[in-house]
Amino acid sequence: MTEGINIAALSQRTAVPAHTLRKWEERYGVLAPIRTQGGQRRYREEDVARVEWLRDRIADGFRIGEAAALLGRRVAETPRTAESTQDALYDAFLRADPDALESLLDQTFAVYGLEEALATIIAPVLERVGQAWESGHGSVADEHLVTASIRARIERLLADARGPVRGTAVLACAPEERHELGLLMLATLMRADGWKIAYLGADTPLADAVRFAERVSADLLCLSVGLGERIPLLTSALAEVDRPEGLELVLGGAAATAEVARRLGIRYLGADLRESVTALRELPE
Ligand code: B12
Repeated sequence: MTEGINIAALSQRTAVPAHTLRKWEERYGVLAPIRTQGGQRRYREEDVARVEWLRDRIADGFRIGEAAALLGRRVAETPRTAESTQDALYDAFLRADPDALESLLDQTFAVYGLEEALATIIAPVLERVGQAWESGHGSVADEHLVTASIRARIERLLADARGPVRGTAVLACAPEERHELGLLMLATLMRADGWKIAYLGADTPLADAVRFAERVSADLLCLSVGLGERIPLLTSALAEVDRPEGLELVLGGAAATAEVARRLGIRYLGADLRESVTALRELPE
């Protein structure tokens, strides 16, 4: 099945009429649809981001020609590789430059597909920000600027309504765990892969997460643990809770390992986000 959405769905998601989209594509070449075997156009997330960007520029008073040229120039000015995009984002962090950060994030999600943007640009930049913070290059405030901007963007992507085809998944961080960006990325990729997502976020009491999953008849409960010191609390909480029949528990996060998951009696899918999303398709067996 060819990925992507047709022009009617693109029009619905962006509130831009289909005939306008066709005109933009033909006249300004701002969309890059892929083709189905039958030759039909299919539009991907980066096309959605471009249309939304153009729509917002027109709302700002730009004429379409100007906005398309800007997008073209923005695409032209876009750092050419994932590495140079990472470097540009990291520099914006070091310079504490919110405008550069916002426009680079715009471009990152406009130029790179969702999976590639998250796995090869956003996650590595957050790693570098952490190392910089730890070695005194950048304050907690600088780190918060980056994480808050990234979080806002991913939450916007997560909000896109989409018909579930795979099942229902509840996602929560372990008790007292506040590192949630990895889980938020997983939620967004799982939604794009057809899961109905209930995202509970940081520091969720485990018993509540399990009860919630039971109430919504979820197939999956995905848990995230970022710091090793959260594992003892997660272990005792899991020991006290009754696991509903048919609910698969999956562990991930910087502090998660196959050994920890085995001890907790739950599934571990590795640290690679894209591999995890693929592996989740096979669950529940
Ligand atoms: C952003 C950040 C914060 C933010 C979090 C904001 C938010 N809303 O998430 C805030 C400011 C809250 C924060 C707080 C703290 N932080 Co902090 N933080 C970071 C930072 C910079 C980035 C973390 C991140 O998002 N990484 C990117 C994501 C994508 O990676 P990830 O979480 O591993 O997720 C990946 C996979 O694990 C997977 N995944 C994640 N969850 C799941 C779940 C499932 C089911 C699956 C399949 C996959 C999966 O998907 C992701 C993609 O690959 C790291 C630096 C770093 N090196 O990572 C420090 C870091 C993790 N923090 C650290 C520390 C010490 C803290 C504090 C204790 C600091 C303090 N004294 O207050 C507090 C603890 C807060 C708490 N209660 O948990 C240390 C941890 C050191 C250690 N012990 O391991 C780090 C490493 C910084 C450092 N270099 O010292 N932090």
